[in-house]
Amino acid sequence: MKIRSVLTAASLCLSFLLLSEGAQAGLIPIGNAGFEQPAFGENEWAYATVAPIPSWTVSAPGVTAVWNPADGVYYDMIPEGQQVLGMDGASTVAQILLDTLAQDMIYTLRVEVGNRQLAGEAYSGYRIQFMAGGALIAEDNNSLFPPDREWRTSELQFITNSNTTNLGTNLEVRLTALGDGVSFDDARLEANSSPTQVPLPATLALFLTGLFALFRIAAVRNPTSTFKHWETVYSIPEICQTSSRTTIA
Ligand SMILES: [Ca+2]
Ligand SMILES: [Ca+2]
Repeated sequence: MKIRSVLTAASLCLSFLLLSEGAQAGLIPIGNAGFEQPAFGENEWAYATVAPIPSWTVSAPGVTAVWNPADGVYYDMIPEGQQVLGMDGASTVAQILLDTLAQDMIYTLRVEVGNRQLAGEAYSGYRIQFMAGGALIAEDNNSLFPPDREWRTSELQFITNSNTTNLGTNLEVRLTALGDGVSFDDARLEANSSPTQVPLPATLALFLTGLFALFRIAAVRNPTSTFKHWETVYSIPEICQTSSRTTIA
């Protein structure tokens, strides 16, 4: 009976660990995230006044274009597909997503930022914003400076909890060029559940389970031993659970 109770407790412990590790994870869809639409031929482009950009609203369509750069001329490489978003002046593209801001999640937004090489053109800088319900949640305000012809990955991370404002409102991504020479590509948003319990490493859990079983056997054989006292003070669920929650919301 004693052994059975130990096994039952160990099973509960391992079940707890498995539940803790069963976190949700996934990409949140962003429409036309790589600016492959509308599709252009090599070295072709059009301002959004002529060719609207699917899925995105544009604040200054007269200086904002989807562009298929001539290979190797303006950039050393293209981050995703064949096309990028190019800005010839200050402009913002924005997209409100179908997904809403959820509690206890870690959101990670990554966007490629490019410095186009064009004779006589300065690189003006950028701003990338993660919004919910029209309110700013997190932003990268021009923290990176890609060298000529190169790209850098902007990364924003935001952790929600029960106190986060605008839970349940629609997410939004905004990409802003502060002026000439700025390009964007390959926006992707990831959401992972924020663990409220940090699981012990599996090897440590097995070690503790085995150790506890030994104590139980020793206690059965010698009821007056200190093991018996230890057993009454601690239980397997107790030694398995550690609690940690990190929030910046
Ligand atoms: Ca692309
Ligand atoms: Ca090309």
